[in-house]
Amino acid sequence: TTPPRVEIPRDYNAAHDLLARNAARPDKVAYVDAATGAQLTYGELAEQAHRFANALRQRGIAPETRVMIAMLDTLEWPVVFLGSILAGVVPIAANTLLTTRDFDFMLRDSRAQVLFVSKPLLPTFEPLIGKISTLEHMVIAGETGEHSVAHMIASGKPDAQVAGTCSDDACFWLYSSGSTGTPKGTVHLHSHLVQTAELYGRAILGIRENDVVYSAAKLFFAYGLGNALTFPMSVGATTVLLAARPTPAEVFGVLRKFQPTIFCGVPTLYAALLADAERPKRSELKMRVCTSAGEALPADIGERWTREYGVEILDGIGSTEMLHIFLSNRPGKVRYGTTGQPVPGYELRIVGDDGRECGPGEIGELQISGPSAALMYWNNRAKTKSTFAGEWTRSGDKYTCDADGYYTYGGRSDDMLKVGGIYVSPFEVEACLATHDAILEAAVIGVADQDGLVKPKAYVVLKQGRQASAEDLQSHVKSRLAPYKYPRWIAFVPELPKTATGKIQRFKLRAQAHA
Ligand code: 3SK
Repeated sequence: TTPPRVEIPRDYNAAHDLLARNAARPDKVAYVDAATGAQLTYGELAEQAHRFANALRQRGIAPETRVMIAMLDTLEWPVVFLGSILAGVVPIAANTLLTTRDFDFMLRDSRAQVLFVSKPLLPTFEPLIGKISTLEHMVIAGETGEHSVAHMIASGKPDAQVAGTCSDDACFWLYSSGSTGTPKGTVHLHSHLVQTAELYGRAILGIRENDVVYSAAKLFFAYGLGNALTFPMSVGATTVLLAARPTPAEVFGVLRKFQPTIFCGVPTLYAALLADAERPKRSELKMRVCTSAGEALPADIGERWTREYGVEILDGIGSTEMLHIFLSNRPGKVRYGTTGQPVPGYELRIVGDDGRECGPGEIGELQISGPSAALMYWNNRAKTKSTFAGEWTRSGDKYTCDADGYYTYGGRSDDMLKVGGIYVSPFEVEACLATHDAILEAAVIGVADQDGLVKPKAYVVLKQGRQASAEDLQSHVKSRLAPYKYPRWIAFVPELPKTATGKIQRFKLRAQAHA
């Protein structure tokens, strides 16, 4: 069969397309804020996004300028993102869990001229104020003063102007975690959002107008951006946004109160939800389909969830580089323990170390070809060349494919690990541990916990005569890096396995590791 193709015109603006699809339903609720119950209809979203775009123009922010969004999931997030795109300005959706040092890097690397930041995140940005010459304005979300997002929206003219962008123009960026701990600005084009909506959102998820979506993965993740913005907007569905951390209590609160029909989570969260003694009964919820991505879903978690809630979890894998899921289980055809089959419209191949394509059951690197592959990594020619190899994008993930065409995850090609669906570089955690004055050296690997989910474990060599407790080292990391990166277990060892040239052999630690 011929793969589905989504035709996108040359003159095209992604935000205009998503808003125009809902022009005939101005009173339909597009977004609900779970904390306050405040709603934004599609008509209000379009008006606010246009006002915001005009406010950018009125302030001289020219098309192609980059702006950074470091905002919690509130009703202002889609307005800022879509409004920027309408103006031809390129928004960079930043991970709000990162540290001052990470933002310092990303702001300098991207040369974003404006930063939109949620009020509760201000302490992280305060040390950077006045230090980054390319950053001209800081605008606060979640308040109403002169330098607020709310003020910008109110001050923008309402006329519906759209920048003259084309489908191949840079539309927005996401930062992908790098193996060295240095994030990579991943540049996506105007055509990419709608490609993912049609190929995965509509064809696999079967999203439709009467769906209510809740994605525990936030809008700044590629996974959350598709789940909670592109897919629901592509069909006029309603999305619930939660600014708070998605703890089991918060998530079940949303599921009970707003009755989403589509719920998008990650394996760590499903495990926590199933372990929650206060979890609701099946009859209290209305989910018709659930999704999981970010890391492989252990079969047991999927099976228990389906037994408990009578609904399948479609486990899939996507990437920041491909923007959303390209390999997924399908409704009615789920095989837990596998990542399913290729999403039609994407081509997949598994390539062995010898560069040849693998046969059934042979392990190799998964490579993807499809219409939502990023253009490049900003300012990083070498990594761009090694990841985006012509038609094919290298995932860095090892996979096998069985005779039925189902793919099974087999680990990473490099030393990176994924924690709760987010990449963690072992080098970054090791470097942080090394700043503790009792530590001589450290090595970090991923180890499965009792649910089969990977968390960082550190092997630490102390300096002669020095002492440190595991708790002390854990809080050292917690106070310096994003909270999910800290090692859940610490093993004190006399030395680390190394090659003759002094490189740490993490594979040797992995071979003997346990939690
Ligand atoms: O991690 C994933 O599997 C994923 C899924 C969708 C979009 C982005 C990512 C990284």
